Amino acid sequence: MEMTDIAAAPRIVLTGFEPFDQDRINPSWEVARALDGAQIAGGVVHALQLPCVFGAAVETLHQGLVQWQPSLVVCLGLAGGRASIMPERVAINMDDARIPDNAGHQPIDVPVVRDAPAAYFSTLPIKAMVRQMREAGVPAAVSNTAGTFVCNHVFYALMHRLARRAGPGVRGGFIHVPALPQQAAQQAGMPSMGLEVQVLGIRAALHAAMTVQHDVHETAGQLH
Ligand code: PCA
Repeated sequence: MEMTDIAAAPRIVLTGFEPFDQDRINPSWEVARALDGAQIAGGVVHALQLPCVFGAAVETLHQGLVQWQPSLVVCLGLAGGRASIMPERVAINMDDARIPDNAGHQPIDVPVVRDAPAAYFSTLPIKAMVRQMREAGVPAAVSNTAGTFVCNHVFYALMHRLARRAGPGVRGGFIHVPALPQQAAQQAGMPSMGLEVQVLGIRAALHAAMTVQHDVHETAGQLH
């Protein structure tokens, strides 16, 4: 068996958020933690937890990128109410918080980065990721909005950084995951997905991001 030289292997930074909005768990971190150290398509996953705080989340992410110098950066977040794992297509330059973050801040209608572009597209192969997740038996669809809370904030800051500083080889983007069954059990009617299925899906998505150079062109949206 051929052994991967771990030290020389490309690094994948996979972030998840701490719990927020009075929740005790955040599936995005549980998934990232479960995949920490995993080898996927020759890359090694480094999990990093981000605070659910405007500004501080970006600082923590930037420290991780400096430390690990990854070739792939995928940030995860919870989107309660969604039934599928959803790679996000676009990050917008807008903070507009519906609720305060974990530090009590609630920015309204302010840019993530002043005098910067209105939006960035993900540089992940989002449709190939959806295809490979579906082939693995995991509900998945492309999303066209990451919202305007801390998830979009981190996503925008990541894409702004990659567009300006990193070499053209570094790919990055954001994926929203559904609530866990134990979270949905508190709110009648909320869709959910078990942790093992989420981990299977994100593993497939990372595999696609590591192996697919040019995205496929096919419909990959929600059924409704
Ligand atoms: N979801 C929130 C922030 C942290 C998280 O996991 C969001 O969608 O913005």
